Amino acid sequence: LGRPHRVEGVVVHGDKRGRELGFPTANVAPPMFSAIPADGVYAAWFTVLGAGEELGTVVPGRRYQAAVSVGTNPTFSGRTRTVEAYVLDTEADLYGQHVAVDLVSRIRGMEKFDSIESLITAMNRDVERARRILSEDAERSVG
Ligand code: FMN
Repeated sequence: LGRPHRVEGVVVHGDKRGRELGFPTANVAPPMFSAIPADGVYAAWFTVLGAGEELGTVVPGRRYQAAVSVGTNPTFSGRTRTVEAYVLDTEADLYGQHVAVDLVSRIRGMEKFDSIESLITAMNRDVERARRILSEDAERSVG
């Protein structure tokens, strides 16, 4: 991706399925007509914008590792295209927050899985890859 592509928006309520899957996501609603990158799964930095108070374990202005899904959730025959961030190692209620998602690298395309177990296996793998990509990215930016 070269320089990370930033998606900014407000965190809205999704289908609430993520929690049951063990991967609760922050669904980011970008302003209409803003450019969204190709469907797929990405390693990204997630930041709550503004200088508000700490939300759970999340400090606004600080960046967190995330595995992000861009697409229609074909496994569940979804129709709306969403940008969903699974923010790693955090616990917070982020609804209504204005956030930025900086996509660092694309991990894979969106897939329609035959079972929920296969989706979960894929998401676990995505999280591992995202960790590796983002740790390397952090080292690179420190120089
Ligand atoms: N959904 C798919 O249908 N196919 C995928 O390949 C896929 N990959 C995902 C990868 C990651 C890292 C994450 C966080 C989500 C992915 N999803 C994928 C989206 C999940 O289906 C979605 O997060 C889940 O249905 C919860 O949706 P909700 O937040 O609207 O409740």
